[in-house]
Amino acid sequence: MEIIDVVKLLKSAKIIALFSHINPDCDTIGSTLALRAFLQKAGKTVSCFCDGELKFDMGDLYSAEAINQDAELSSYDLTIAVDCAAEDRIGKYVTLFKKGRKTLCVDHHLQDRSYAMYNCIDPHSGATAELIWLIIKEYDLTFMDVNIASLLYTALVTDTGNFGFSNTGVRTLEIASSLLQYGIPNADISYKHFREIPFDTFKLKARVLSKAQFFEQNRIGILTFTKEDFVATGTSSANTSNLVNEIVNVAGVDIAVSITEVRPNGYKISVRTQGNVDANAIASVFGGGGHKNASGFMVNGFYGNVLDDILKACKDHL
Ligand SMILES: [Mn+2]
Repeated sequence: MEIIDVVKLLKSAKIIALFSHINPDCDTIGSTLALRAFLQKAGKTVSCFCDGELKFDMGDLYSAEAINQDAELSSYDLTIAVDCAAEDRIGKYVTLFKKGRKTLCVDHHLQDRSYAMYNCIDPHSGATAELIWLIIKEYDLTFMDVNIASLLYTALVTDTGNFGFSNTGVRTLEIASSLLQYGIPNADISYKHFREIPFDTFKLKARVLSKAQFFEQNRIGILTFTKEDFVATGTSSANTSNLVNEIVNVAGVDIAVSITEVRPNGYKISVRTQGNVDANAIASVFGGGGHKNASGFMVNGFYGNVLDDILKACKDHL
């Protein structure tokens, strides 16, 4: 449905619930919290729910007070799934979502089939936050403030890789420009999300990167996180998230893989690729999946065998 119809739906509702997706990112959380703050200023009763946990780099968005502190009410005029490409992305709150007298999905992913009564879906948006901004602009810009602008900007900047991914469009930057006019701390937001790392993660990074292995004239790079690496640096597998990107960013590398020991003989694998090399196809060999340039899977076995199997799959897809 068009933005103008979404606004009509919002205006006709009094009690509203918003839902972020599982394994939340800053787009789903930022968009949800921005929409909540806005709708509250517009006089609505709004609750937020997310079936997920806090991550370090979401600390400025995702506070205990901000989400998952709302009681479940017996009925909602309208429930809204924010940035959820499929029903199961709502996680354990899907039954609550379905309790809405009207259900709406606001999203920018390509969806196989819609699961809500009403859908506002635009795959050309760099982030769901773009759609939230358009909704707010159509509804009433006088309710905008620096807090809402910061939440939307954080969502926008993270989903577009600091405006570096191909999903950064003309409209993305126009909206970013509009948000800057509210006096948001944009440099702080980019620092927090793209450069700052915890000290322990720095120690893990220095240790693991120095042991990176390269194959096939450096076209394949492998990063391995062992239990010993985590013990020695006081970290856990939760601290590994973006280090594989350090490998795929090395000039000449087409495939980067991180192998993370999560239990004895059990490994979590992340694959990042450049250009046309298909990360999803590599993960599919092992029953995993993902996107063209980023995918993942789990595998069991002895490290040497796991490494050999992964290397073979990578060479087959170079
Ligand atoms: Mn998104």
